[in-house]
Amino acid sequence: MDPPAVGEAVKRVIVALDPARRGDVDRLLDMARLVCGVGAGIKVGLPMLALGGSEALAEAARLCKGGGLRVLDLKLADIGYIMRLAAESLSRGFDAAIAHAFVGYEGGLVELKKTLDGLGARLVLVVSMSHPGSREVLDPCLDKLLAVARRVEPWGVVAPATRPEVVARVRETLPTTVILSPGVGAQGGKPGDAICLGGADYEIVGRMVAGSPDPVSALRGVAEYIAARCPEKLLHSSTGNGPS
Ligand code: FNU
Repeated sequence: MDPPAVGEAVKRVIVALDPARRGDVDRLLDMARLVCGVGAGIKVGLPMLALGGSEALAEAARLCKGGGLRVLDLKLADIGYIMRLAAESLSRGFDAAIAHAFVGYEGGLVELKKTLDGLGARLVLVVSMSHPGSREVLDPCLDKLLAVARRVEPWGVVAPATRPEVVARVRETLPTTVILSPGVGAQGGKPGDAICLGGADYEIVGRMVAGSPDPVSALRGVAEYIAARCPEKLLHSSTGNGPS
């Protein structure tokens, strides 16, 4: 039996499954089933769509059914009509879909949100990114992007585990919105930075887990590390946003 804080931490880690080549697709789909029973869920996106087709996306969602959050990360950024078409054809079976906040409300995100509502999926908006280039355009506009998020009222937002101070700002502005934080491991963020320092609800981990020969152990290792850093925070979530 895991200590309670580890059990809680593992349910805060979403595994990103991004194939680098066609031959990885089946291995990552098998992994979807494995990690879904253990962690918070999975995230798939353009690499899975490009190399495995829409069937692979649907299969990832199917394999994870009942086992956790299934997040579709196409980072949609288009007019509402096109985002609606993309969501209608690709987001079935997913619990949440990611779009860019910079698209704005009118004629854009309001339409996507309505579409996702109809499909039973939740909207997640990117308000800041984990790579250094996020400082060039996105981060100077953070207040505006947060204003869009306040207007759209998405279920969740993406904020970078690589810059927990940005996560903390997002948490301050959106106290009850779920925060998903990528950038842990391969991009330099330490497990727990986003949850323990920034107040995120979930950390998204890709290569550090999916690239391991034993992904379930790697996932548990990430959870143990997070749990050791802020057990109280995990056991007494102040936002009440934890996994539902
Ligand atoms: P890993 N991702 C990200 N940064 O890395 N959705 C963002 O700002 C963002 C994301 C995704 O580096 C990225 O697409 F908005 O191997 C990838 O699937 O841990 C995952 O998070 C990070 O993968």
